[in-house]
Amino acid sequence: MKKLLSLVLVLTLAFSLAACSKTVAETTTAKADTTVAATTAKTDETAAATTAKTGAKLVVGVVQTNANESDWRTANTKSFNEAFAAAGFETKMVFGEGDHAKQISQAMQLIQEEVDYLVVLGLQSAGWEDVAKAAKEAGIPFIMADRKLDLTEDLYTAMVCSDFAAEGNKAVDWLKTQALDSYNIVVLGGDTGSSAQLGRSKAIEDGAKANGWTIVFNQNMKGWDETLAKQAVADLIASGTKFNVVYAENDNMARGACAAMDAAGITYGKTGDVKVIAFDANKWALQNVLDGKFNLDVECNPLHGPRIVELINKLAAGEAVEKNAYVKEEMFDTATITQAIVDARTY
Ligand code: GYE
Repeated sequence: MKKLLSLVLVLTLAFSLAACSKTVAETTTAKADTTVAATTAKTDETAAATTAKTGAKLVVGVVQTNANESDWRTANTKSFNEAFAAAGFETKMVFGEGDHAKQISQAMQLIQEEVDYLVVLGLQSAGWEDVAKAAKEAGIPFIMADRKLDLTEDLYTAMVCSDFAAEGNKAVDWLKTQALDSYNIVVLGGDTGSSAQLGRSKAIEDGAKANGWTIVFNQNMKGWDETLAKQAVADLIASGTKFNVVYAENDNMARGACAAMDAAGITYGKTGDVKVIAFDANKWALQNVLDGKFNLDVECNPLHGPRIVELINKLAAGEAVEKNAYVKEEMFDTATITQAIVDARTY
């Protein structure tokens, strides 16, 4: 029956994929009504319990973005694999490799294969309704991790994500405290349409408007790519465009920008002419803050493995879960960073 249902839905998808784009709205709601989760858990729990009752290994399908997207993504993938293995789950992880449609068909394939849980990290926030409906029809709990997708609450079981708007606003507030004579900002955005890019970009765009700052360059780098970021900044420098702030939406792109400035003899960081803002806060990047190369690094924590294991175990046990969980995150600048913080970093 489950196989027939998902087959029907895959066919429907074939017809609806073309029409799947939707404008994206970022939400920053906090805790949702757990009963919603409880009810949903009930249905899912039946599926999960049955599986649990048979004692068969829980099979978790993970629709990941790109294998080598960034140091953050590498840590994120490792966290899933290690935590799921330790929990005794069988992991089926697939990578979209920059292709949204590929992620959609991969997710449908996992539903076809009757995974017990489906965890999705979307390259794009929009266009997941059909997959979510197919999972629901098949009784497979749909979990969003890292990036919130553009789905109504009835179409997913729970989420553990980062609040990208809040991350961006932390950077904007920090920039305000710098009281620069002028603000000429270079924005190096992440993958277009991902909730990480949308949240972080909207924050700096709104912040610039509100504070009368100038964004002299604003482009998204496919795949959050360090080399593309380096080339973009090198071209900007060669064009003679003046800037004194680099707002790089992840550590790797910030490092790319610094390499371009090094090549042009432009100073940056704690004692330099250009303020460098990054996101993710990988260990090597925090070392750059400590060394005064990056001025600010806004944390985005990739260690979702244990969080999703806890969530799945609760669902499998029929326990209520928090529907919309946001990861607690910090920020580190040259005034607050310490060697101890760097040493304690696990990714
Ligand atoms: O900032 C970037 C990664 O989704 C939060 O994706 C994540 C972003 C992260 O590739 O480095």
